[in-house]
Amino acid sequence: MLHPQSNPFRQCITLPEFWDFRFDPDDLGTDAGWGEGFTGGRPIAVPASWNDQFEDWRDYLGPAWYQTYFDLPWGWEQRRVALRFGSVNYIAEVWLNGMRLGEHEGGHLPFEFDVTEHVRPEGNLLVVRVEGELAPDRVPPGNVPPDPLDTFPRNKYPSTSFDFFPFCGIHRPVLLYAMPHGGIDDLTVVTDIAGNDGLVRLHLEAGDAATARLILRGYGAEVSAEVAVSEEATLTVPGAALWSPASPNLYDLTVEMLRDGGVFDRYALPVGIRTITVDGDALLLNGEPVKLTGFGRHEDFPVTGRGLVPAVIVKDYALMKWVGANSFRTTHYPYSEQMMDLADRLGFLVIDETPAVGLFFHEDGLERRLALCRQYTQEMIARDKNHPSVIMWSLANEPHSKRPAAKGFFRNLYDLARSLDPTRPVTVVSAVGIGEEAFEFCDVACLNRYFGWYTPPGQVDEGCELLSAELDTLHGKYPKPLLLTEFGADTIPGHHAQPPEMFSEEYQAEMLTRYIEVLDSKPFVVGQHVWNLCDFKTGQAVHRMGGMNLKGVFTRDRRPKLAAHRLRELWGAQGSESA
Ligand code: BDP
Repeated sequence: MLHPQSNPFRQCITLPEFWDFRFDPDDLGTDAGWGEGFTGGRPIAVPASWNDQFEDWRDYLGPAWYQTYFDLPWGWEQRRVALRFGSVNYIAEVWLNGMRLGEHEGGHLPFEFDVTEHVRPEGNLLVVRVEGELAPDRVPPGNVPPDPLDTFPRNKYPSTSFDFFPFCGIHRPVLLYAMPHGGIDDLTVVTDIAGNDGLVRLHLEAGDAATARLILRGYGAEVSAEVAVSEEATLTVPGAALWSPASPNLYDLTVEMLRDGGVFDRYALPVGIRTITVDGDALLLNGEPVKLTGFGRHEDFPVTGRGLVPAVIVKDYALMKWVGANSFRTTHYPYSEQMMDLADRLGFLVIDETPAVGLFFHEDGLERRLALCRQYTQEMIARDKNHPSVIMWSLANEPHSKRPAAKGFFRNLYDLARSLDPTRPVTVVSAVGIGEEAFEFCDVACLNRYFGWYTPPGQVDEGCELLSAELDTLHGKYPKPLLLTEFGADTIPGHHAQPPEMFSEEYQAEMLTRYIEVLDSKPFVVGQHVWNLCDFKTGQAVHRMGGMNLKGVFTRDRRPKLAAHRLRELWGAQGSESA
């Protein structure tokens, strides 16, 4: 699924930043025909969550309605026109000029409608009903009855089965874009290395049985080819400048569609030539072992909630560089396309995770949850397959996998991911550890651990012994690369204690230091991701002071805690990027 772009053959505009908005707590809108337009709306910002924009509606997750008007730019009448939503959480139902276009389930991934037949030159009315209730048969789930097998139930309000606030609304831009009829629909790029040559394999999908011209430029090279649309093409780049965190080299690929001797469509894509493979205990980037340092993170910021804020993206990359991180996991859902584009440019390695967090395996609703997970896996790979920064797919975070159904569930998803993308390792991020049977077939084992925090609390020494022993046992059973994808401690900024005690800045710094010593001592541990880059909003719970998870090494407004300075020493940051 290509991200819309503007060039002489395509045009993309963003719909306005203020829409009309109505909460619909009694769910009257559908019967009252609000899809054809409603009155009495108040202004709301798009993109942004609704929860923080108004007083008194923070915890409201039920139906709400958005509407906006737009005119078509000049010259679009002859074009194919599509409407694209970057992310709406959780269910979106869409009407254009009173006609229902369809619906999409699941936040964090884009969806679009071909509206060529329904747009008018002017006065178009777009209405979206959004609803984000928590339910056991949704993914991620909520309002799940307690599981007797769960040894550590954590009650929260709202009752999520995950540890972040269930923000609702239109979270990423809504785009309207025009393309030529019969033009480029999709493009898949896979890169490889043969000696000093870079190989760029392309598969193009387009409406017309036309010819395409492919041109790859950069670093003194220009390679081109003309191919029939359905054909696989390979461009060979002699002496290729490979993509890596140290040198995030990106070539410019241009695809042009040719008809009657002329160009009628064009799409440009940055291409990073790199390979990512697993060999024994090692993760290899361009054939060389790579170790990941970095974080889990959240799309979370005051007032805007989970809405896209480009300045926060830039800031977070600057913070990650400053501490010496080379990677992150898109905990616990795919991040914005803007975030992924910058990962390519700035040379970050990304574990791209579906929104499948907090999965459980009671028979009730299981089939529906599997169907949703398959949908998300497909949508995520379709969206992100061309990013050199994406080095791994994560199928889920911390599933409650103690029931037998879990193994078949993940085998199904693993096979799907590998069939859609045979080039990248696939993983499941586990809190179960040794009993996580999906580790048998996953290419890499990812583990989250909080010894010295939740259990045993306050005891870093014991915590590190437990960690060390568990890592060895796990590796004994699953001899493959292992990543510690979460470890950390809640910390109140400005709270100090000597000797360190829980919630103090010293405790967090000490715990991370000691964990990193253990991780560095195990050659099969190829990654260490601290939980979390920044403090973030959660529901209310006894273990969530002020409705916040405080495990950030930066505060929610991005100020460093002691641990950030410590990580910078441990990970050997050379200093922030020069202007
Ligand atoms: C892990 C989850 C993460 C939580 C973290 C914590 O993967 O989402 O925020 O624990 O408890 O279980 O801080």
